[in-house]
Amino acid sequence: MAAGSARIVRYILFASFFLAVLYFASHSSYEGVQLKPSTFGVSPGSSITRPDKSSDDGSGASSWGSKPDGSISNSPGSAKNSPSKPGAGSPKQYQDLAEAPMALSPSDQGWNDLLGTAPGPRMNATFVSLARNSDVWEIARSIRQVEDRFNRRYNYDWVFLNDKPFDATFKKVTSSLVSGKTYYGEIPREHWSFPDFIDQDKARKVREDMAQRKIIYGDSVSYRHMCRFESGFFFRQPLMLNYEWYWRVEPSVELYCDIHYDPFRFMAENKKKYSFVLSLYEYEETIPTLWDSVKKFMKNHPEHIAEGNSMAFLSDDGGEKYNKCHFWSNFEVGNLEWLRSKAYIDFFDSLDQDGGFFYERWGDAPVHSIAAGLLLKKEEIHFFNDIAYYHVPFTHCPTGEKTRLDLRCHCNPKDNFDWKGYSCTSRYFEINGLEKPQGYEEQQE
Ligand SMILES: Nc1nc2c(ncn2[C@@H]2O[C@H](COP(=O)(O)OP(=O)(O)OP(=O)(O)O)[C@@H](O)[C@H]2O)c(=O)[nH]1
Ligand SMILES: *[C@@H]1O[C@H](CO)[C@@H](O)[C@H](O)[C@H]1NC(C)=O
Ligand SMILES: [Mg+2]
Repeated sequence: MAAGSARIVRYILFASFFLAVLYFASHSSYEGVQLKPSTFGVSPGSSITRPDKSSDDGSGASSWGSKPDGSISNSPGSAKNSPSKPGAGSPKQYQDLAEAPMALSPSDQGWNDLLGTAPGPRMNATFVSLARNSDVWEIARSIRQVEDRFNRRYNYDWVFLNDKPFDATFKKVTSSLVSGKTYYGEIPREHWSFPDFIDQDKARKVREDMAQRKIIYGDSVSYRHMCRFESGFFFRQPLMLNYEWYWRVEPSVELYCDIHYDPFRFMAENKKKYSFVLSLYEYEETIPTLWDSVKKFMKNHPEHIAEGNSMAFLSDDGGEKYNKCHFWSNFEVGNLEWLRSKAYIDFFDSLDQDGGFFYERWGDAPVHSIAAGLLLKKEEIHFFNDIAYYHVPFTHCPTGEKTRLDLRCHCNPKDNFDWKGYSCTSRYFEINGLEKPQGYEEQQE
């Protein structure tokens, strides 16, 4: 009798455990389905074409072929796909939930069925990060955020560039985090050294002087190589020649909102060439003669100056003086063909010859920004309000509560830099005749 009732109790326990498992399985798969519609619930602008929902077969087929293989390949959906890659394939729906496998380890069926691959075409695009081996954990943090908020559903490639060879740890860690293919390039010496027309003594004295005046990175040689490389060479590295679009990502940046559409596709379909999320004034001490050099370029190359450009963003007096406004280049989504154009290369070469990357400390942000401001039509520069971003010490948190809630943002709106006194974003809105988003007045200090 006692043995019999113990069996019944055991039976009841097993049955309720089984029911609980069923409940959780169906509950979580229900949520998986629920997430899908909101995926395209937010339109970035009136003119964007929404991705074609009917093609959501989870194959995530890229509209263009595979890359010539550089190094580590982990293309999603390939047979050799690393088992720990999320984002490959749509969640499978099991008719009979009791048959849904419980994937507990990477080799189990269903391990990869987290959330679906976004439908729609892929652009010829890549993420790009310049980094040192010692930046591995800081860049890992950035990659993880970009993947969680965007790329796990798009699986774009990621190119890493370094003036030294990347080590095994750097490659292992970064390739495990990126859902697309990863490529590692070593920068040739000519792109990371003093050009022969630079007077080394003069450059050294400048660094000593800037060190005394405590100008940030003023005494650094490598920082200057970095700025010159980002200004004139990253887009012509062999690995970058494989792409038309890039998105620059630096170590230790944060993304605070979901990105519900493909920014590369937005750029392509709306004929944008350059974009930003934060803008501000440059330190005068780092660029005392930059504008003189720009004026010289404008005089020598009037053919490159675009009609309907953004001169009014850069200068308050029609081009006589630079107001130091620039887009912050640690975030950029841009067109590589533009950077590889004769106009941009002539611009870079002209500035480079004047030596200010070494005799001063010209940053790639004012260099890119002035180029975008003068060589592009103003409609070709885009402000991504809905990409929430942080790079120490500034935050772009979208203006407008509805946007922030729709995009599941976790930034504090008070931290938004856009409408504060040291930002140039108001000026960008004004010269483009754009209406500032609702609620901007409350964020002015
Ligand atoms: N390979 C390599 N990358 C570098 C070097 N210096 C800087 N970088 C990279 O260049 C980018 C810009 O450098 P940062 O040190 O972030 O410069 P910053 O953004 O002006 O300043 P903070 O982020 O505030 O320190 C980052 O992606 C760095 O990883 C270098 O000497 N070698
Ligand atoms: C991508 O763009 C690069 C640079 O323009 C080009 O060489 C390459 O053929 C393009 N790839 C595809 C598949 O369109
Ligand atoms: Mg940085």
